[in-house]
Amino acid sequence: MSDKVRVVFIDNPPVNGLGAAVRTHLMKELERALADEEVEAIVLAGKGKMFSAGADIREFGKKAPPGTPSLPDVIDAVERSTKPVVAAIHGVAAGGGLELALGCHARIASSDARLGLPEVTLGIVPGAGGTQRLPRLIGVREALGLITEGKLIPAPKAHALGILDEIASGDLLSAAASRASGTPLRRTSELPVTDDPSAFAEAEKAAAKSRGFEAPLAAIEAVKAAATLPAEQGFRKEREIFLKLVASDQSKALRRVFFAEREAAKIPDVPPDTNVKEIVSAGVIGCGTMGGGIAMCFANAGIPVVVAESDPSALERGLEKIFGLYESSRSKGRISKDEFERRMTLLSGTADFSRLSQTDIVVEAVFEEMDIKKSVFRDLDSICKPGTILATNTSSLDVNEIAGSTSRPSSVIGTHFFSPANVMKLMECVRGAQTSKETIASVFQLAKRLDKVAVLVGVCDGFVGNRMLYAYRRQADFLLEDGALPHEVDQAVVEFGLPMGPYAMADLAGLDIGWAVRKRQEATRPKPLRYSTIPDRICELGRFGQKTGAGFYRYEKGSRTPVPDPEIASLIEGVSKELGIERRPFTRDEIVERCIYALINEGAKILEEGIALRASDVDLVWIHGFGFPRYRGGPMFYADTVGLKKVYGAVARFHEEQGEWMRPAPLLERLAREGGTFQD
Ligand code: 3H9
Repeated sequence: MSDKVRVVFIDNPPVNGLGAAVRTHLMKELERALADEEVEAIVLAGKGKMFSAGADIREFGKKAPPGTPSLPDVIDAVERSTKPVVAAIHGVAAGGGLELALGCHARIASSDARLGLPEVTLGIVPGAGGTQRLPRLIGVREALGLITEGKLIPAPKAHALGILDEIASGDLLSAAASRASGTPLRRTSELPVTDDPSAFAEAEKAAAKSRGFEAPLAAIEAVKAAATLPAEQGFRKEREIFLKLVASDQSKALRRVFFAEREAAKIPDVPPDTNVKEIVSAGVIGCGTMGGGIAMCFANAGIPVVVAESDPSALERGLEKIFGLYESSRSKGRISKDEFERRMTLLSGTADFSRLSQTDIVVEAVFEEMDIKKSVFRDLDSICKPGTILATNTSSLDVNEIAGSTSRPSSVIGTHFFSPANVMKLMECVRGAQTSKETIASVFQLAKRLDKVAVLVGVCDGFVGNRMLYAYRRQADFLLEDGALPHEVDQAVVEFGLPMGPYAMADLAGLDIGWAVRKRQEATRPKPLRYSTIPDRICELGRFGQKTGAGFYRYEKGSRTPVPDPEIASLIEGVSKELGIERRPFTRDEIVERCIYALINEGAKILEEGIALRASDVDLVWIHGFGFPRYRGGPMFYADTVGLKKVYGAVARFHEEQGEWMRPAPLLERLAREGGTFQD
């Protein structure tokens, strides 16, 4: 490479975060290059895996050492440079990383690079000129899409949009260097920008759907400043919004979730060098909704999968459903025709279980009944080669008992997917007493390939997700008896940020499954504890939810929209009367407190019992399994933001009013007394 081009590297593994030391280094190197008469142009590139993942998120909220330039200062200096600066992007340019590139006079990337401004996913807006420069480069409409969604896009798309000037065909640095000599000093912040009111209106409409999540609306405001104010004022406005959001609870919550997602895979007694079984083929038992969805997860990840189902008509129906889902993705352009064909080829069905003999993992997804599961595992034990991981998708049953029906309990683990399995990100990995470290490490690695968030949990009824759901639903049912109606409970919870209330969710899932479980458990139910008969009585009317056109709500023919039903209101009022309860109205906040604090209290018990490793793991289960608003950080983080003293006070009051179910978890009580948090 010519001496006339100076390559300045960002070198801060693992992701080249633009922390204080990097910013100081970049500023110094830029000044040196500008002062060096031999140097005619500069290339900015990243060492290691990528260009840069942006600002060092760990530094947010901390003071930089005195004299450290801010990221906007560095980018301004780059843009004002009197010698051309070209960004050479490989791997990822995200957030501040892309903003730095936008300050350069040209951008060139390798074809497999990914670029984007994911700041909204951290509850902030791009704060180093991204909201001001990007619309000047690619127009308001496209910029709004990228900034409000926060997704990374592939380099060819970024090239087509005009973010990149070139895709390097050969060596990236050489290509960047040849482009740098003589490239004009095109300063992005000086480019004109045209207002686009209809694009703003559409973006605002889309962002309004995010139920209380502030960052996308704030990002739109920042882009509007770019489109309507003189550049200097626009940049100032962006900075103001960024500083306000970076200090907000929502951003703190989202940053915590970002790190929690990475921490979940770190299991204290399963070190990173644990032997991992390579999974090149998979089997799924059962082709119902769950089995089919799980099979799709494997095919989506490029892993050949055989679905075994003894009932030929169920197999046919299940495979048709999978075909239909893929076909619909193809027709909507979400997957290409080639990808559609690839996935269909990877997936096959059989009634012959011996076809599972050589697979590396089998996931059982049959009916939730212990005897059936045990018999399936006995069969698998005799069919599968030694070393096959035998996984169960049970949502509540004792994994140790299931493992006990095999001669290889160390290879047995729970992999609890959430419905729809091909969509929901969570995989609760249930560790049995004898599950080996190799099995755990292998399933965690598999989860990454399947694009799932794996969380390790211990054995108990319902594990983390469903056990907390039971506590939450119980309180919702008691609220109905005490004076609320299903749509009021649902509305309060949705306004809080959950995608659905407990009753719309129950109607969607079907009420008959829970009813069957309750009937089975009736003999062993602790009778002195409060028990609501409302769900049973609704089932006795043959109302099983959406599939029968009626449940807690009624549904017009062909519609999935829940309509409050006077018949249910009078059923509920009748139950209150029978119980001698004087019904009273509940405010939105009261409903949220009863339901969400029940979740938190159960979560505290789960932590205390060691069923989850950390509070942030409990949060991930609720964010990725049930759609708990990410910007609230999950139930345990939310409790910390409310203050555990307040949460404990309310739970103790509910306990007095309602008895045993709401007995405060000792951990909650202790932390409230000591002024601690679940994060500690
Ligand atoms: C921003 O730029 C604000 C500006 O607009 C304004 C400023 C004024 N900081 O994900 P991985 C850690 S906001 C600190 O497993 P991958 C991560 O925790 C930023 N740490 O790798 C992990 O640590 P550990 C906007 C970070 O290859 C390790 O690096 N940018 C950061 O699967 C490896 O990470 C973003 O939102 C960071 N920025 O995925 C991008 N990024 O080993 C955030 C990562 O201790 N990053 N770490 O567990 C990502 O999305 C992914 O890391 C990326 C690579 C796709 C880049």
